[in-house]
Amino acid sequence: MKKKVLITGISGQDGSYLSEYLLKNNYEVYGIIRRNSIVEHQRNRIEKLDKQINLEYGDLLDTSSLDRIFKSVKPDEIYNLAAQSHVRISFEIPHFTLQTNGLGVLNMLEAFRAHSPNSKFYQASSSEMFGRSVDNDNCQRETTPFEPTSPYGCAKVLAFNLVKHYRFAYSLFCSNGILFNHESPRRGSNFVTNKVVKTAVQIKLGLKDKLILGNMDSYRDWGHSKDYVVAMNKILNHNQPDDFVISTGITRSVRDLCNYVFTKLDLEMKKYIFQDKKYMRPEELKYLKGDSSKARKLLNWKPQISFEELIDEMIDHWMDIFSSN
Ligand code: G4F
Repeated sequence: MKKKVLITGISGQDGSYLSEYLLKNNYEVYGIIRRNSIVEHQRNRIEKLDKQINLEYGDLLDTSSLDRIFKSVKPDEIYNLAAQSHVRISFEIPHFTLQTNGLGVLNMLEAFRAHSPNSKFYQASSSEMFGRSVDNDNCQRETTPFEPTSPYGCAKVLAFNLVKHYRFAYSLFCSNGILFNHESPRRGSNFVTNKVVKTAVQIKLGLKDKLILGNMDSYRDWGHSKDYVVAMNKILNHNQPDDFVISTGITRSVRDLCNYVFTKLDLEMKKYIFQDKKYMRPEELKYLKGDSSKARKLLNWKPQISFEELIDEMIDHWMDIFSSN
């Protein structure tokens, strides 16, 4: 019999890659989507999977919908990827972010405990939880203390602790993947990688004349979402519930990212890039570099796609779109 999987946030970047990966590995895929007035916008990443996946309307904050879905699907594996995922926007909508990313996870755990306690539960935890905290060797790992610097990070710490608490209090199989930044052509264009690549391609093609950014001196450890969904599945198929850092171990600044993209497109960066306070954060997470040795050793996972291959794929994606218009 096929294993059944329930994915929240199925229409997002990670949800879409994870669905493709699990379908290839013979899972039956169920996903929760929220009602949206523009259906096309919500489903474009999973459009081509339409006939192979089962979608249910629900919301992390609507416990009746979670009860109904858990009872009817009876999943073997649950991936909780749904979230208000934009860090800067979390400063503007802190209540909503706390509710969805904190309370929403509690609602999921309660539905899991009540209706499906023998399944396995994955929580999309984040490197944003580390905030100001870095170990002496300039890395963050599973043992690094959390010192979040945003409402988003605070909510993710709450969710992380709830998952651990449910594991110990009720002996449930629930695990945290502490994922560092992961990108792809499917990334929303208000995250920095896709914003830089998309706008630079538009500049190259004469469709735009500037790129306006916030802080260019923060460092991030960027991997490919396709590699990171494999880690999610490995985390749930490990012999015991646990918490794992998933990262490349290489860090670059936003300025380095811009430099790579503009050089690749043969554009002089300083002519086109401007900064605006509007994209700065009240407190910035300045530096991320993940040590994923635990996952590499225990899960036999490592990233396959380099930073250069990732960004080149994103450049080709936007070139195809804008050159054919
Ligand atoms: O691409 P970002 O918005 O990603 P951020 O804030 O690191 O969050 C992402 O990664 C987290 C994992 O650590 C996830 F949990 C989270 O859900 C999300 O996926 O910003 C990256 C960096 C920041 O330092 C930001 O200040 O880029 C800087 N930046 C500079 N100019 C900008 C911009 N970020 C955005 N989004 N837009 C700008 O114009």
